[in-house]
Amino acid sequence: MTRSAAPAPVDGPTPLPAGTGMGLPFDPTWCLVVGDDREGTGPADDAGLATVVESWCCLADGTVGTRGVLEDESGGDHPPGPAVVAAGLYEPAEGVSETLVPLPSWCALPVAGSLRTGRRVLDLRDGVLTRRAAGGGGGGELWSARFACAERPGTGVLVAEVAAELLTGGPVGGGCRVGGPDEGGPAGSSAGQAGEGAVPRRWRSPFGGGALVATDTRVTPEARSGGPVTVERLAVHVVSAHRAPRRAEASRRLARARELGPAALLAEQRRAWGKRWAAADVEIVGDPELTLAVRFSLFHLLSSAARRGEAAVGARGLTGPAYAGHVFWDTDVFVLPVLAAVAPRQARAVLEYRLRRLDAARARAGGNGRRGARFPWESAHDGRDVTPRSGVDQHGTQVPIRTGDLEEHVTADVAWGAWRYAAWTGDWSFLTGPAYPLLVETARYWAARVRRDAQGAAHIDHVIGPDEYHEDVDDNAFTNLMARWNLRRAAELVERVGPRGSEADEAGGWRETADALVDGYDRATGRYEQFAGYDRLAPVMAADLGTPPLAADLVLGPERLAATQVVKQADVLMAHFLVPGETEPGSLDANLRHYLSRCAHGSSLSPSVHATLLARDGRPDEALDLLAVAVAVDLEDLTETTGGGLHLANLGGIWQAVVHGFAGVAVERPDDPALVIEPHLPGGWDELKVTVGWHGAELHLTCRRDGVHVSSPVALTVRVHGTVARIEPPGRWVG
Ligand code: IFM
Repeated sequence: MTRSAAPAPVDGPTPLPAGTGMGLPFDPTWCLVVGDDREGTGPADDAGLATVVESWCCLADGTVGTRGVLEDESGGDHPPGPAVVAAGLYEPAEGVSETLVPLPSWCALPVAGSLRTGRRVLDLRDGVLTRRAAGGGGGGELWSARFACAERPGTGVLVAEVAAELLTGGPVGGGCRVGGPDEGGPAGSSAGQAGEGAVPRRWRSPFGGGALVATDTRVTPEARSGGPVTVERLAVHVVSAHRAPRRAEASRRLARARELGPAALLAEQRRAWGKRWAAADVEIVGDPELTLAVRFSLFHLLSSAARRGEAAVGARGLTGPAYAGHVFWDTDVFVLPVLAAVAPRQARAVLEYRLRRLDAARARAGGNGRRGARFPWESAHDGRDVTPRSGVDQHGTQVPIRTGDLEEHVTADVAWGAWRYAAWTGDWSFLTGPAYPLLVETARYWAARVRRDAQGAAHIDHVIGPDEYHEDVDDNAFTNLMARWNLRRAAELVERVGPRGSEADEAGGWRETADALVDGYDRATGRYEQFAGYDRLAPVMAADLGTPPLAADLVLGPERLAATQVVKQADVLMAHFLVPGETEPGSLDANLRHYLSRCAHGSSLSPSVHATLLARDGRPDEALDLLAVAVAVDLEDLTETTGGGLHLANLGGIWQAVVHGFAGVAVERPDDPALVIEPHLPGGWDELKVTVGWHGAELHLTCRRDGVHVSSPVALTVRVHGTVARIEPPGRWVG
């Protein structure tokens, strides 16, 4: 397998430890296959590829994530970072302010280092990762299967069968290497002993949270007989981001998991993932590889957010250490919308993370001498800005990072995420209830943030838009359109709920400010100027610098690049993506044509947005080319950064391209009277099937070139390419 090759769907059954009888029949549209029994001499073979596979094969339950480390490693912690982390559990770190606390890996077995990597299969249907590997000298075999219990966040199960000649003689129990900042020492017991988890190990974050880890390993036969041994390990993590977790809780959960045992836990796992997929599946009939890629995206998105409390979803989720687990706008506008459509409880937990940090956002605005709330560009445990102030460029020179000060659109993006959740769920009471202060305070911020010129026009100076190649610009069209959207939606909300506080007197002013905001739209060309002065920059196209996707800043250097019109990622086009209702009707095509050729796709957030808009613009074959780029970002490690974790925003963007682009599903408001479905299928697709939850009803849409079948348990109205149709259960075709 080459570094750039996507995992090939190999035929054959899903390997599982002999005797478990637990494998599902192999299906190439559900199973990610890596390696081959005959290939691979060990992880040292290609360290880069090994880390990429670890990201692909990460198993997470929204609370704890375990990268797909091999069992034969000493605990799995190696560059680029820890194998196991817990969502929202941060500790101070040099340079990045805060990073996720490394937890001990629970998957290590004392097996010979010469063991081949073998063949691994991640079955997306049930989240079981299996491996079959032969010993280096051809002697003996290891089979293993592991999963992160979807129904019991924090509980991991590992079952393995190991040939005697592969065992090194080290302790089989434990397998839990202590890597936390608080306590040290191995937590193991010797082979054949059970119940080492009776004394859970504890790690504390200096921010008040902590994690407890307890493991229980059963080895049969207990006495070494020269034959293979079967290992069953259960690992329980009790994680709390804000207070010390209780030992009794860890012991109780471990005892319960032990009582059930791996087989019953697996049956539970299958039911849990079965329910998830029933509410979320996507199938592209005619393109099995893309179907697998979209399901892979959904799998990792669904694995990244908790279902209760708050979910701090970092840019790489729980799949890797890049960006230190910091939460960006990636979560609000790329990840959250997917969860809102297919797993609303998880979306609500993502929103809860922001809601609980509203006070920190208020303090930030206050610190800038403004009313309202300003959300941080990068957020971690308490919602203060944790964006690094500097970084090192490719020449080893320390350079300032200005996004923390200037990339302000995130404030409107957070509000947008709350609104989008309500648009999918139809839940006004969320907006008029828990999210109300967030909408109000973000609008207040924008009202205070604008500068009025002598003519009364409103401007937002000194920002960075999504295109981070151009820093400290004035009137970034995207930022201004998002601020306008934020002001108008907040005003609407306040008017809807009636007088509650002083905001009742402010709403009119917000509307006036929204109307006064300049947006750079030019009626003559039908285009938005990305920011004041952008059109006067050198008209360099991305293709002049190389073949996109490319890191144009590395080609030209930041200063020369800033003098050109080359953009890093969708910027003006992000407005068409997020708030089409705020853009001039009919302006998508002109802007798409103009900015597409200028875009380097220097960010993983970019290709999927363009794919969505191209599909919406009636250019599905070109859209498919960009969707392929988006898929390659992680599945071909296109930018050689997947080893640091999967690009969660890109995974969300892939789903959005399929659902909002190719299926043409549009959801703008909680009170939309009809669900809009305007499919644009590329040549090679026979049919596109998607499942979404709209206003509480699970809808199965089958999109074809000549119409859409909507299956629904409730009556609803849809608009398909302008035709309004009433759907009665169980559903019907709309041509
Ligand atoms: O949020 C993104 C940003 O838009 C581009 N640089 C990477 C960030 C984290 O993914």
